[in-house]
Amino acid sequence: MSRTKAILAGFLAGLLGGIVMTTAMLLLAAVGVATPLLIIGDRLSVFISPGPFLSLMGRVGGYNHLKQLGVGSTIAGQLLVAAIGGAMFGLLLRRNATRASAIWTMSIFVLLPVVAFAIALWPALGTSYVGLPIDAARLVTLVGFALCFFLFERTLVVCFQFLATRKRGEHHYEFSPAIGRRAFVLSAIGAAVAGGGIAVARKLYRVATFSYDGTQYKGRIVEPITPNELFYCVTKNVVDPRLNVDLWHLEVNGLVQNNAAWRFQDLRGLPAREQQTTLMCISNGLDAGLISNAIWKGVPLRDLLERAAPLSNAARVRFHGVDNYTDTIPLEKAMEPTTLLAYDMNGVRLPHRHGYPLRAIVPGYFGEKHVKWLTRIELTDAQAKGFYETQGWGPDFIAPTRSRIDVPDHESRFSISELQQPLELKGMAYGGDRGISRVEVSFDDGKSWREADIYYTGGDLAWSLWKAEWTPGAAGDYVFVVRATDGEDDVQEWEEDRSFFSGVTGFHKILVHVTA
Ligand SMILES: Nc1nc2c(c(=O)[nH]1)N[C@H]1C(S)=C(S)[C@@H](COP(=O)(O)O)O[C@H]1N2
Ligand SMILES: [Mo]
Repeated sequence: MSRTKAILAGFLAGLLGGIVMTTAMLLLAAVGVATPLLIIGDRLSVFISPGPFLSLMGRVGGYNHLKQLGVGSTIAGQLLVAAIGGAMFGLLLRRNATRASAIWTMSIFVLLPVVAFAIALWPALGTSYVGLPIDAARLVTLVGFALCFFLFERTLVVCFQFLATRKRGEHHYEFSPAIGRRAFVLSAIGAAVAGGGIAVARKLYRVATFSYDGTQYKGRIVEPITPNELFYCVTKNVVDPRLNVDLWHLEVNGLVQNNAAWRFQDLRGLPAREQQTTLMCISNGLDAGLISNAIWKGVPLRDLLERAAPLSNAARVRFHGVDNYTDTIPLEKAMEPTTLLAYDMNGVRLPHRHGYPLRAIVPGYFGEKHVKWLTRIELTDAQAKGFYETQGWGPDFIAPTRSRIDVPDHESRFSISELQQPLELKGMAYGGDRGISRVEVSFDDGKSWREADIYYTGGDLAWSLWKAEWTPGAAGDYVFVVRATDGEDDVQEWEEDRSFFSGVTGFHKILVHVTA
């Protein structure tokens, strides 16, 4: 067989192997098993610090596009490597296609990649989108890898032999159209498998997080309690977990005297606590809506920790989600009675996208710490870091006092002659877990302040809603500003020393045009 033909046959066989393998990965993803397609991004993203990460996100057009680009390039890269691997295989076996022993090809194309991927992706292997405990999930992921690479190896070897083996008595097949016909048959099969893969990919795309990741809650629609369907949403995942609660349990381990594993029913049997708590994402801009308020019901984390009996060197608690998301909080914060493991949200079971069956609620800390789809609580020493903290977010994760004008809109226009009554202003004020004692508004860009009316307060852990009225005296452009004072009498301010990666501080301002 000529060099070129061997390379081409190998390339085609490798590409087919890649298509079969990728389709298998998509099928595994559809049943909730972690595959390189989805976890390579998780593994890599912790190495990109937030500055470059945000600029990359900006350049590709947002988090969702970045995720799509990530999965797309993983698939493309995988197919390319498979095809190139196939071409090299073809070149090596040019003289005798039947020479490849199964031990040899299995070692190169199954064992080696499984070991390489296991090492490279080790921290992310314990991911399970159906909620298997971490150790079981790691095993299932590895079996899935082995299965995918095995399918690659078998397809490559069988297809290459099919292309390269001459039939008995056929001495000059290179000059016959036989190899062309066989290549055609294989290509047709490959296209059919790829079609199946694309169909599965489409199905996954429909349930993917692209449609709701980044949902904001702001403006005229803001009510004291955010309805579950409107609650802001942030997730690192391309496809979020949908847990099967029968497979799931909650582990408590690490630096404790008594390890434990809790079933959902047992947790629900413990004394519960219900409280209103506002969550805000660390990346929430001054005018943005990555903030919402809900009534959460669950078990105080303290009750579980007391039974586990933390060792004296335990300093932090690390939460693990089934999606391999982690974050940590100080042990003292974990022991506060308002730090919850919540299973209900606004009177109903936690929705899947907000962490069913169990999530952490850590009042006053940024949304990052409120780990969803919780499966393990690990007591650690003081050094432990979470997903975003490893990336370089922080170091401060305690929410500063913030406020926002929801009504009227920025750049609104009013004419004095048409105004029947004073202009109404509305908005929210959030003081972490310190509550809100006062809200003031300014109509002259902060030169003078006027007290606003707090018409709703959800307690120290939740936001307050405020309103004010204003009658314009003359035509002109006005800059409205709002500022809040928290329950400890600290006035909201721009904190010059606070790193952008610890959340922005400052004031929400809007511009209003008034005409005669
Ligand atoms: N398991 C897990 N928990 C998670 C995340 C995640 O991607 N995975 N995202 C975090 C971030 S960045 C925020 S702001 C909040 C958002 O919670 P919500 O979507 O319920 O509003 O969840 C946090 N908990
Ligand atoms: Mo977030």
